[in-house]
Formats: sequence, C-alpha cells, structure tokens
Amino acid sequence: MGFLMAFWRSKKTKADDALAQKSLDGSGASEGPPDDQPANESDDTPQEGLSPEVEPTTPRAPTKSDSEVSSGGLFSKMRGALSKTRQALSTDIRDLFKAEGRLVDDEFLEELFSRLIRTDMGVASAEAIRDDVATRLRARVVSLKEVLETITQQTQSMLMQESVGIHYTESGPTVILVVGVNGSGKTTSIGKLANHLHKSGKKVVLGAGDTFRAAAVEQLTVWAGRIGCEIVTGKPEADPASVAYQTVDKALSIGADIAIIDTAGRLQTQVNLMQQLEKIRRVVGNKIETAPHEVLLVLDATAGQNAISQAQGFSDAAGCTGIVLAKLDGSAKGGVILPIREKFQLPVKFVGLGEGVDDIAAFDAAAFAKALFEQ
Ligand SMILES: Nc1nc2c(ncn2[C@@H]2O[C@H](COP(=O)(O)OP(=O)(O)O)[C@@H](O)[C@H]2O)c(=O)[nH]1
Ligand SMILES: [Mg+2]
Repeated sequence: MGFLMAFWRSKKTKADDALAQKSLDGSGASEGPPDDQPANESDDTPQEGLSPEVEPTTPRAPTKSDSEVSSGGLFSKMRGALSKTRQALSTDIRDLFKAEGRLVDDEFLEELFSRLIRTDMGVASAEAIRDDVATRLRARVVSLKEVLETITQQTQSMLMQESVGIHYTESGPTVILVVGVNGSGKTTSIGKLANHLHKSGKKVVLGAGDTFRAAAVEQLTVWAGRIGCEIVTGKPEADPASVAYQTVDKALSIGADIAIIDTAGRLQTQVNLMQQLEKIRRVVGNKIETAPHEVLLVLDATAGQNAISQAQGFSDAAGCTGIVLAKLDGSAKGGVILPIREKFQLPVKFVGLGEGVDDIAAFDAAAFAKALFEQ
C-alpha cells in the first residue's frame, strides 16, 4: 500500500500545456552559420495518421469502457505489438485456473505474483497488482476473466499519466533531441515520428546528429526523402553540436514547426559522450533559449529490466522529458513499462510497434493495459 501511494504521487508530471498547437510559420530570423542540404520542400498535407492527441488522463479512473480506443486501428496495432507479452502472461495466468473458478487465497496470490514478475514488470509493480487483487477479490471464488479485468484496471491506473504528447512551444520551432543507447531505435523512431508530424501538417526538419557513423546519416536521409521533409547533415565526423546548431538554424530560417535531432548511441556511463549531449543542449539553447523543448529517451523494450538502468542514467544526465518505448512488437517484456512509469517522473510519450513508417503510436494507458492482459 505504501508503494501504491508513492506510486500515485509520483504521477504528477509537469506541464499542462500538452499538445498545444503552435502556429505554422514560426519566427523567422536566423543569425550565424551554415546552411545545408537538399530541400524537398514539405508541404502541409493535413491528414490524420495515428492519433497522438490522446486526451490527458486523470489518475485512478479505471474503466473498461474505453471504446474510443478499442475501436480504432491504434488498439489493434498495440494489441498486435504486445502479443508476445500478452501470450506469456495470459498463458501463465490461465494456468492458475484449472477448474471453472479459483479461490483467491494466499496461495493463489503468491502464484499470481510469481507469474506477473516474469514480464519484467518488476517486484514493486507485481506486488501492487497482487495487493489490488487481494483487496478486491480475496476469499471469493473467481473466474479468469474477473481476475484479468481487475489486473487490467489496476495496470491502467498505474500507467496513467497526465499528458503524453509533445509539448510544443508557443512560437518558433519546437526542438526535440533524441537520445539513447546504440541500436535502441532512435533513428527509426525519429523517422516514424517525423512522418506522423509531417502528415498532420507540421513542417519538420531533421538533424543528422549521429555523425559517428556514415550509415546513420544515410539512414536518416532515406527517411527524410521518404517523408519529404528537410534534413541537415554535417560533414563526416563533424561535431554533432554543430549539426544540431545548424538544424535549429534551418528550422528558424524556413519557419519549421519542429526540428528533431538524432544523436549517436551512447551508454549512460560514458562520461565524454554524456558531456557531448550537454554541449548539444547548450548550443541548441544558445539558438533558442527554451530549447531543447523535448529530450526523448528511446528505450528498447526487448532490453527488459536493462532499459531501467538506462532510463536512470539518461534522465539524470541528459535532462530527458519523455520516453519512446521502441520495439514493443518484438518483446515479451512489455511489462517493463510499469517500473519505468513507477521509477521515473518521465512520461512514456510514444511506443514503437514495428519497423514500418506507421508503426508508432502515442502512448495510451488504457489501450496498453487492455492489450497487455485482455484475451
Ligand atoms: N521490430 C521493431 N524494430 C525496430 C523498432 N524500432 C527500431 N527497430 C529496429 O531496430 C534496429 C535499430 O534501430 P535504429 O533506429 O537504427 O537504432 P539507433 O541506433 O538507436 O538509431 C533497426 O534494425 C530498426 O529497424 C520497432 O519499434 N520495432
Ligand atoms: Mg541511429
């Protein structure tokens, strides 16, 4: 119970200005340096892709009637992506029900607990769910369905967060820095996110700030070409901070709404590289005082509990504002989202559901909990 209270309290994320629309054509003037790359002028083609504009949710309001979520393609996509986790989990939990019902007693609760922790949800989350089941159902003979519903509601409550979308600046470009370890899914997530934003009518500029690997620049360039948005690249092995600077400069000069800057993969323990991130932040902040407006940490859901130590290191050192949980589709460890929400003040903003251009979704607690447990 103590844990639960702490958990609810930790849910107060900051800003409310969630999802505020900023005007197209941000401010103009740019001083200083460089210019860059090809320009496939992107034009506004308003048209809905996924719907990141999920409304802010209020804690502790579990309900099964999230039909607006379950009716859409988003839900089936999420459900598909979480199938490995769900199968592992529901098979495990179903095993607890040999007959048509089962008495909720200490033995049952203990068995339930040991099955829950196998999804990398961590001890604290599994305890919270077990305790909730105990509170609601103890001494009753219940069906699998009832238990799953209770668990789904509790999970949804634990995943609630106040806002999930990108916090846009009121004027000028919103600058998003994307960080994380090597291979976590940064560049791919940027491509998917940029595509979505572009399709919803935003003018996007990408910055190829991973200058360590030529392939990384190419990878992002391919995405930019596919999307039809601008990209800023530096010379091979250029200082990533200068690419970041040029990207913001470009965004200002063309009146872009959003600049998304890729970075090289690094471990949270690599001091020099973490300092380099600090430099990128500083340089970007010199250009636009309030930037970067978002620092998104991309975590690989298949890393399970390892993702947690990464989240710790990065949120301390890089000032992250949100998480993108990538590769949920390949993971049986989707439960890791629970300790991530519990331990960090960081909201999970997006989830990666595959390698395709549309395989990203705004995080939604109700859809996630349902997709995790419901048969
Ligand atoms: N299945 C799946 N694969 C992904 C997802 N996101 C990224 N990947 C793959 O993971 C690998 C590393 O991704 P990349 O974006 O290059 O990672 P980075 O090093 O952090 O930039 C690539 O093969 C991607 O196609 C996802 O959501 N689902
Ligand atoms: Mg990359």
